[in-house]
Amino acid sequence: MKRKTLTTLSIALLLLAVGQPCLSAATIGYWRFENGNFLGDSSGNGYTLSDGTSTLVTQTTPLPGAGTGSHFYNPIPQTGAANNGLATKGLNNSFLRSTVIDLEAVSATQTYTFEMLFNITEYANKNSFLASYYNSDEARSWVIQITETRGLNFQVSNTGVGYIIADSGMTLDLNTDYYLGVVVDLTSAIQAERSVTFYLQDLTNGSALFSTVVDDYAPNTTFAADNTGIALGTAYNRSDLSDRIGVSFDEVRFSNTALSEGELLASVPEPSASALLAGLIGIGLVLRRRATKP
Ligand SMILES: [Ca+2]
Repeated sequence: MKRKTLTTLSIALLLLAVGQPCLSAATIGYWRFENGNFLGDSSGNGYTLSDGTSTLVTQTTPLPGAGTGSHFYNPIPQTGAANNGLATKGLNNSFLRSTVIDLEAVSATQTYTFEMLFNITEYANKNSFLASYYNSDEARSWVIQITETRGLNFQVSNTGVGYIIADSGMTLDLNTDYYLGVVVDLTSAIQAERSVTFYLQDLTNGSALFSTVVDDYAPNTTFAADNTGIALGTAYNRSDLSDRIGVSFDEVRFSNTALSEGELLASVPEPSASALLAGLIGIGLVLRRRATKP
C-alpha cells in the first residue's frame, strides 16, 4: 500500500515537471480575447483594453473551423491553455488601447517583448501598424510597422517624428495566420550589442518558427513618466495613413524582459531543472522502497 502511494506520488511529480509550465513572471499585459473577458488583461495586472470608438472591434468565439484565425494556437504551446476567442477590426474600423502602462514603473523602458497572433485580411498598401506605444509628454514611441509592400519592421523614436528602423527583412502575406514575437534589448551601452529579434511563424501553412536578429541597433531610448497604453491595430494617434489595415488578432502579450525562444508563447517549455529534480526524487523514493522491502 505504501509502495503504491509512493509510486503515485512520483508519477504526479513527473507529470508536474513535464506538463504544468508556470506563466512567466515577466508578463506585464496579456490580452486573450476570451469569452467573458474579451477586453480584459489575463496577466492580473489590470491593463484592460478599450475600443477607440466603441463597438467596432468584434469578437469571434469559438475560433473558426476554417479561414481567418482557424490556425491560431489552440491550446497555447507555452501555457497549455485553451484558446476560445479572437478579436477582429475592419479596414477603417477602430482599434484597441490598453489603460496607462508606465514603462518605467514596470521596468520595460529598454528591454521588452511583444507577441501577437494575427491575420491581415484587408490592406490598403499604406504604412500600417500592428501595435504601438506613444508617450505624449516626451513624444517618445515605438511601433511595429507593416510597410506599403507588407515588409515588417520595428521602430523607436526619441521625438515621435524621426524613427530608427530595425528591418526584419520579412514580408507578410494577406489572409494568413501568423505568430509574431518582437524581442527588444536596448540596454547595452555598446551599440553593437543592442538588438531586435523577430520571430515569425506561418501557422496557416504550418511552417517552423523562423527568427532573425537585427543587431547593432542604434537607439537606446528610455521611456519615463509614461502616460499612455499600448495600441493594437494602429498607431496610438490615429491618422489617415495609420488606420488602413483590417486584421484579426489574438493572444497579445507584453513582457518586460527579452524573452528567450523557449519562453515565447509559440514554444513548448522545457521542464525546469527543479521540477525534473523533484520528479527524479520521487522515482528514487520508489526504487529505494522496493530495494528495502521485498
Ligand atoms: Ca484568445
